[in-house]
Amino acid sequence: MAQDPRKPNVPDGPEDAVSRPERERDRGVATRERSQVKRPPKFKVILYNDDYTPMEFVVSLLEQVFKRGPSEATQLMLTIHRTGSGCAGVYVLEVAETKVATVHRIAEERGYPLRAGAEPE
Ligand code: TYC
Repeated sequence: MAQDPRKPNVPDGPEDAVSRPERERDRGVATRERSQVKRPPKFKVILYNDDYTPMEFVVSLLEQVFKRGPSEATQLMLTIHRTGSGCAGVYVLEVAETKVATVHRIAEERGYPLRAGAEPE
């Protein structure tokens, strides 16, 4: 039978005493074992300062959406207020995008112009 070019050239019959992952490690063949431990890329969710969103609203948003404690949320809000922006949390892309959408939805519901964005870590 012809060798499938997509598969590593490793015998897998019952005559093989060693498990497949161990054999493939020895031969330097990429295995699922390796790809499973690779971390997915992460994204920072950035909150931006503005002149209208109340400080207490930003603090409660940092507590509810980003699971920050009360004093941490207050410190972070003040950092954003003073510097113009700050990182509310770091997540995989899908979660980061959902957090950004949640910030915009909650702020818009209250009529505040608060903006957020996701950027690679
Ligand atoms: N600058 C706002 C104020 O003085 C407070 C604020 C902080 C707004 C952080 C947005 O991301 C923000 N009311």
